[in-house]
Amino acid sequence: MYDVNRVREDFPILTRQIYGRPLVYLDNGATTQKPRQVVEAMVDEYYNVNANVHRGVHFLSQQATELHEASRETVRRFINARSTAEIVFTRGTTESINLLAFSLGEAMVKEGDEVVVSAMEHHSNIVPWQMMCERKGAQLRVIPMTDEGELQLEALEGLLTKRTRIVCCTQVSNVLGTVNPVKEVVRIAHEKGVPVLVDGAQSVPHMPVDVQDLDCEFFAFSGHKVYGPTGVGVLYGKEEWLDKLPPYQGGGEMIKNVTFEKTTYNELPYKFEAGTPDYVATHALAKALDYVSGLGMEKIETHEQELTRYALERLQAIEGMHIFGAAQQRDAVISFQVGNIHHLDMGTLLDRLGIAVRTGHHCAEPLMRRLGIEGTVRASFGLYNTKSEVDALAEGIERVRRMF
Ligand code: 7TS
Repeated sequence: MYDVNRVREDFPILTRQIYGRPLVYLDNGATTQKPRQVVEAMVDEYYNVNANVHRGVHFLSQQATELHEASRETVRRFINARSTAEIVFTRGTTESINLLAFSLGEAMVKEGDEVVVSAMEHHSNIVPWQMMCERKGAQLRVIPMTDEGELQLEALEGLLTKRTRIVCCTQVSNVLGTVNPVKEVVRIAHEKGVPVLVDGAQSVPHMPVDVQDLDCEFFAFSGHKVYGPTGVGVLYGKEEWLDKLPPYQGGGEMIKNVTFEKTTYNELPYKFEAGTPDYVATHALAKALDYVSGLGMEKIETHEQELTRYALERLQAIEGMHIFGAAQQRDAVISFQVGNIHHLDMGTLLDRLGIAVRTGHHCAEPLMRRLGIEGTVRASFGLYNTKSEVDALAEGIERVRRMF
């Protein structure tokens, strides 16, 4: 069985009091808290191992390199990539997508070409593509969604043309909680020979992910949203696709030979990893993935699904409650508004009760426009949240509602 109270003991921050009340942390979509196992791995590496990777003959450098490369193998196993050559370490989802947009743009996008994104993307899966389109004279096309917050896949088929260079789609919406049928998106895109990037920032922390099963060409996620450290993330790419792309940044690590006349590039994945990587963070990310694997991704998913069902029930019972998104498949994110109480007021007053939620447009302004709103209050759950925390949220919202 999943013992959430036992799990909570691994997260020291959860015992904090905020304004004299126990912290109720419901902003996991923005970032997750870190278990001891992750923080201690970082402290231990800085105290006992620290040395730059891939360049020393000395003992510490070799040990740091072994930890760093073992972490790549942990990531490979976690998302079931074929090879560690397909695992590129980046600073996070945002950098992963910028890397891909730049390199793919350089290699294969010409004037008049098209890039398809969905209506519910985070800015980091819109703006890098827009920037590339501007540079190349290409066009952005958008997969529409229903009022329930589900992608209209029939429309996707019509959007794909001979000029489509890539389809970019989030697996889970950070606003609506919609779990998109990305496997189906990939199948439809592949019928026209178009590669797919899946943004896994909001899926990797909540469900088992298998990139070979999804069959997507590219997959991006962030360490800090899956109980790992900040400043590290991953771009997965099928080897034959990464091979075709030029480097994103130049510098150390990414070269084979350099002369003033010509530089040849390193093999995968190092071709995309210029400069000293955050090798302490990669090691800690592996510890975080070991941690969630140890608990079991299926068990985490079941726990969070149950919590989300319970939260939907409790929140829907509140007078004036409007919940955005009603997808059949949904994840541990609930965006809402109560009557005409401004989301910022709701967030601020909940904070006074020790409840951390997010307010605003959640870096998805086009989605806000589609919904005809400026922002929402968002509660997003993690593996350590409990039903009594959901009760605290529901009672808190009720209290704020009565105040207005
Ligand atoms: N993609 C999705 C779907 C996201 O939710 C986020 C961050 C990103 C990409 C960017 O991740 P980063 O680690 O590179 O910043 N989403 C949120 C959020 O919902 N609240 O704060 C950050």
